Amino acid sequence: MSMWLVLTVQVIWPGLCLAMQHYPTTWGHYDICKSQVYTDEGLTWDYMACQPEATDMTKYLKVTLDPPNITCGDPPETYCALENPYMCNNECDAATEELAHPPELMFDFEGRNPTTFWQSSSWRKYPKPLVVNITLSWNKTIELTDDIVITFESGRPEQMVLEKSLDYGRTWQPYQFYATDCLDAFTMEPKTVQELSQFTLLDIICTEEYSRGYVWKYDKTVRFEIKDRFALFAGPRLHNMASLYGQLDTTKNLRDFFTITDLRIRLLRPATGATMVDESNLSRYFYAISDIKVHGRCKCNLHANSCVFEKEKLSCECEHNTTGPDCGRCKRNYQGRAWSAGSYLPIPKGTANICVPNNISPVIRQNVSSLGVANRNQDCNCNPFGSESDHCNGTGFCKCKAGATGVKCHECLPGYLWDNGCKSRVCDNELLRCQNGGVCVNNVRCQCPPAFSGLLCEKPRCESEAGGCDPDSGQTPLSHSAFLLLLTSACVLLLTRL
Ligand SMILES: [Ca+2]
Repeated sequence: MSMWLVLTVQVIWPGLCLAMQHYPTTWGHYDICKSQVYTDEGLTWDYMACQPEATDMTKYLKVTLDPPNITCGDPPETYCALENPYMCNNECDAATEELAHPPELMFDFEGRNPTTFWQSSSWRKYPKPLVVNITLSWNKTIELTDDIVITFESGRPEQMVLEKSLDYGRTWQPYQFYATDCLDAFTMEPKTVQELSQFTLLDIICTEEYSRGYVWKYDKTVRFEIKDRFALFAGPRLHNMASLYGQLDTTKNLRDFFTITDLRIRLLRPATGATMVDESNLSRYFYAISDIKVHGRCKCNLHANSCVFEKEKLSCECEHNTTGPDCGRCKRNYQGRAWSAGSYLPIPKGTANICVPNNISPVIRQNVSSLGVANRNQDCNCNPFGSESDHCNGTGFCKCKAGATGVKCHECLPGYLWDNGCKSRVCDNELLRCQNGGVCVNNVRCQCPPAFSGLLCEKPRCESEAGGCDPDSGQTPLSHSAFLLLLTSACVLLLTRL
């Protein structure tokens, strides 16, 4: 038996080594991303989607204003407090650092007192609208993961639109309209995010939630509610993210909704705090923003774990032989099965569609031809156990059975074990642990202590009720009274020795 095994290994080994030359040894590790985490059960693997961590994205943006000279202070001017039109001693002077309010102050570290803020020049040209576009560009596709929060130092605008672009600013779509009176400003019925449902999540609404109360100091923020929208799928405390990810996986529109390359804040009418604009005191009216929060992550199509900022540019560190700013295509000389993004879901669905070298099939084909075996069906050498058939498809790929992976379906996804094909693992020392002291044997069975049975030794052999032994156990039931007798004898024995 052992001789046969040695012989078999000797026969297989050269072939295996030859095969390994074609594939990176870490092939299997590319299929998914995982990290070790501590839980109540000890050290386990946590499988996750292949994506960079979410972070503060304002560190990586470029801001542009339109009109470009709309920032206050050139020439210097004084402006009045909105809540007190007779207090007009605030100065803005672009040439003096302490009195300047450049756009960068919307993204600096906040927490200082007084706050730092960008400010526009005042509404001197009234009744011509005071319109300012603030464009935030990443030059990279990013996915939003938290609410966009804009904190105003002035009153919040009476009319404003938040817009997004997915094509680096060529086209724009509204994200949300904001007004003190939605019907008047945009002929839209006012709505709140709470009125949205799973079916209307992609609706663009006008909200009056963030335009009132210009003097109340806590009413300074304007929000675009990402988390409330996530909650429509993931539950109020976002406890069921799998449900959200499931939706994101299957619904491109939903994915795209949270994806942007640019944001544009269109300030259309400043806070006036009154029904009539006071034409004699237009220095009261301006925009000022102290902080903008944008939280998100690089979009890498689930083919990268990290995203780097180099030479003023974000780019995904693509894995799976993919390339491009968003890992959106295969590297040169590689090809994927019909290209698709990876998956947010955990295994087995969370398997990214890896790209494989183009030249594998031709190399093998030449060898086969030189041997005079021109059977096209065998060109791909699909593993007969791991693949659905030994024929490969039109693009030279094998169709793998559940659990199998690799170009020839010759390897197993995590959670599967090679045994004439990929069989679901019974046990391992990571996620599938034998219970009640059972020992995992070769990942295919748990060797259970006498009192337990079941695939993972999870079942007590004898239940407490009379005659309740597991009929499969084939063991004589150990009755309650017999057990007591045994225990008593043990105690007697122990006492005698003492
Ligand atoms: Ca600031």
